Amino acid sequence: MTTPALLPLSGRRLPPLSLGASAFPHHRATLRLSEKFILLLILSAFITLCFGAFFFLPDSSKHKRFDLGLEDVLIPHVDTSKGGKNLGGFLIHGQGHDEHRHREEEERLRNKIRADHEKALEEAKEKLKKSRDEIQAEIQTEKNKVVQELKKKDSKPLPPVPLPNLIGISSGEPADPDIREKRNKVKEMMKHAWDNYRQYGWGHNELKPIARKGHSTNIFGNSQMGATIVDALDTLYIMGLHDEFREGQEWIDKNLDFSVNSEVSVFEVNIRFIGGLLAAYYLSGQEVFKIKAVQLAGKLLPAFNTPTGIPWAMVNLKSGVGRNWGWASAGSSILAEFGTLHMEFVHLSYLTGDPVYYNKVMHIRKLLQKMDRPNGLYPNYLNPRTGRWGQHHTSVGGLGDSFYEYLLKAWLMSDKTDTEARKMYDDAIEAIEKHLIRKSNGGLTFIGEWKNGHLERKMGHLTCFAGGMFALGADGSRDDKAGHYLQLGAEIAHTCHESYDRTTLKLGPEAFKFDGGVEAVAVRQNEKYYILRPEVIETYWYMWRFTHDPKYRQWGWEATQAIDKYCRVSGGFSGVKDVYSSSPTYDDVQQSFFLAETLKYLYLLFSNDDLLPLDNWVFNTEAHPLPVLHLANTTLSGNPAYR
Ligand code: DMJ
Repeated sequence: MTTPALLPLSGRRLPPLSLGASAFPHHRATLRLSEKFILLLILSAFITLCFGAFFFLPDSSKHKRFDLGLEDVLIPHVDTSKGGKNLGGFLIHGQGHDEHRHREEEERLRNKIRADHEKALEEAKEKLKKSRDEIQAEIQTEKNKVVQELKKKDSKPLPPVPLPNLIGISSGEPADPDIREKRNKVKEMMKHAWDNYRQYGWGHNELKPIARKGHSTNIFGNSQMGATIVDALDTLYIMGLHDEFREGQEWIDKNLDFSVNSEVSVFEVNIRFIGGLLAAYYLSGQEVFKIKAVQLAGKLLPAFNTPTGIPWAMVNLKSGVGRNWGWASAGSSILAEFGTLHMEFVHLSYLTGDPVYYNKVMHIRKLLQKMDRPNGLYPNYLNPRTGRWGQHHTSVGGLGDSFYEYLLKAWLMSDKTDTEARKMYDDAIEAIEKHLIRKSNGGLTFIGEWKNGHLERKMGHLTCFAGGMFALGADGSRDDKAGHYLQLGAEIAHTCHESYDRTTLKLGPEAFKFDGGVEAVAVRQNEKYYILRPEVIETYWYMWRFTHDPKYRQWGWEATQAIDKYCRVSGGFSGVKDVYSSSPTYDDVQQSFFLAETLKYLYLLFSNDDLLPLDNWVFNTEAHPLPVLHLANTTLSGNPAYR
């Protein structure tokens, strides 16, 4: 809730006063001091007028009175023989006796008005004697009451659903002391990132670790939604940082409010907030996370009100008005955004018993299935009004990436029963391999970008997640090409490691080329930054889980050391602007995904596989683990909550 601005009164700002909040529970319960005085004056004048009216106007009791809430009532006429008078079918009952009672009643009323008036004056005088702090404390109490009321209204009870089989919420402590030490180092880095955010950015979306204050970007709208808290929760839990987890839970319980006039990214809010809250719920069992996730999801639904059902990129959480990014081709929605909702939305339907979420994402899938795809590739842009593709750009990095990831993960999350999703994934990957994946002259496998019939030989840091995706999808692949896809994953991991190894800081650039003699190196100045991204480490972790080749732990340790050396500052961790410079400058942002993903994947890399086994958990694109749900449990007929 926002506090109305205090207008200057004679150059000073006076504290607001609380007035009758309980009488107007949905209105602001505060008024300025000057307004209060004016109100009191008007009230006194009005009451004096009422008194005058009583004494100087003709005695109304001499006229026939109809019900004023007093005891004499109009009784339907049945008998005139008892001294009553018939008035158009009604009888005025016991008139002489009643006139006396009327006068008594009026006297009682007058006394009551007098007493109320005096009481109100006394209360107002008392208020005026109070200090600014006392008045503010009272206002705060009133506000809290209103917030609590609203909260109660918002939190409808959810149907009880059986928790899925939650296996592997364990410590995963490695026996090898060297690996244990590395894991402890990662945990210490998490604590450094969290403690500084706690101290300097608490409640803000992200932290500026050098300026030591809160930070935000337009993806979170203009509200302080504590993105870092929500994104970090499950990492804290997995690492056993339980005090910190509880602090986060308390903040969420008391402060995370979605009734804000703020325009947010549907995709980012889904993967970071809904994904983060759902993972925190499944790991800890704390209902508050589930309730918040469902409240938030309800606020995203208006984004789907488009002619095609393809959601807008952004939605105003209060008004429900949606729109697309101004930079997107021809007013299009983005494939990686509207195509990265499935996992979270299926879980929402499962937990609420409400098919609305499931239906929204299945509608998107059906629509995509029907569309023609140039060369079998999905373009990054789709117009939500016309249902037509925008520019024919295809990418496994930014704008496309997690759409492919969620096709595979929809299948995995359904306990491999959602074969439709698996087929779409297999078809898409075949087209990608044919048109986008190449080997450089130096023998590095890379994934380029398709732009209007031409392959751009450039790969983004974001694209490096695909190594892990290929490995994850190897089992169950068409024509038993498991070995092939595991190998492809290993080749992408190698290329991305090269992109780190060929820099001065041993940290990877945002994008790197394979052109004109350049291999895995950024050429443009504005592509040389590293903003604490996770994708390369994510791929190391998946490759480690599937192969146990020690080189992946080694590469992960190199990255850990480089981050600690070059991105760590006393106020947290910062991105760097040029990974090829020996004296890099900082971008002064500690991204929330650093705590959600980068540090989580590093921690898992140095943990045993029994911590969150991949047969039972599927990580969303922001590294929030969600349990496997058999398809029958998530669709209308199968989920007991729907019956
Ligand atoms: C994360 O928010 C997610 O991984 C998303 O899918 C894309 N990239 C960022 C981190 O780089």
